[in-house]
Amino acid sequence: MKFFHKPNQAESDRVPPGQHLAKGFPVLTYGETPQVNIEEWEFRVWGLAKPVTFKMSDFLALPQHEFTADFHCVTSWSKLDVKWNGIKVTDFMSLLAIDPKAAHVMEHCYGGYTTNIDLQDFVREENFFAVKLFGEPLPPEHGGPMRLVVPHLYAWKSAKWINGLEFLEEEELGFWERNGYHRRGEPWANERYSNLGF
Ligand SMILES: Nc1nc2c(c(=O)[nH]1)N[C@H]1C(S)=C(S)[C@@H](COP(=O)(O)O)O[C@H]1N2
Ligand SMILES: [Mo]
Repeated sequence: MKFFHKPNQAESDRVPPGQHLAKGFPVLTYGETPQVNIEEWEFRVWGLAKPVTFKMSDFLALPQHEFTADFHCVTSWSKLDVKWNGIKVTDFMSLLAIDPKAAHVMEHCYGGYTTNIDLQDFVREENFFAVKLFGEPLPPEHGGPMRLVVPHLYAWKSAKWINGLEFLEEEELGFWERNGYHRRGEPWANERYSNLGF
């Protein structure tokens, strides 16, 4: 079986160092896929922000966009031109009242996964909450009903089953970041492993 294919020149310019193109769209989950009941689904904001809880209808009431983004897993596979639909992080942020001291964000998920991101890396025009993948409702194994996608960082920052944002003044580390992975994870800089000296 072949799991990787060789990129052509145009594609290879888009494949970061140490990465290979995957066949299909692999699923990478630590643990089980959480069972999320859509009626009970909610999304919480807390920490250095006015606390507020959203329902899926609040996200769906925001402008819906199509996104095409490359996806880079730190385990070395990449997938180019993934097609998603969803809500821009910048549109969602316009609903929040953030304390000016906030500089970091912890992403929280159903199932307990966490990952940290700088506020500046989080609030970017190209980041989005995805509700569809290749035109279909986002499958549970890829993070449905809703996941975050942060195209400019390794995909472990793209939290599946995301259900909360905690705004922080000081950086805290998420699940993989506490386990030796890089605090930021920028693929073109090969930021795979921690430089914090554990
Ligand atoms: N909640 C949650 N989000 C997660 C993960 C996870 O285990 N749990 N894995 C991360 C990793 S390492 C990658 S590469 C991508 C994989 O997304 P995919 O399964 O849709 O390909 O999801 C990221 N988001
Ligand atoms: Mo990953």
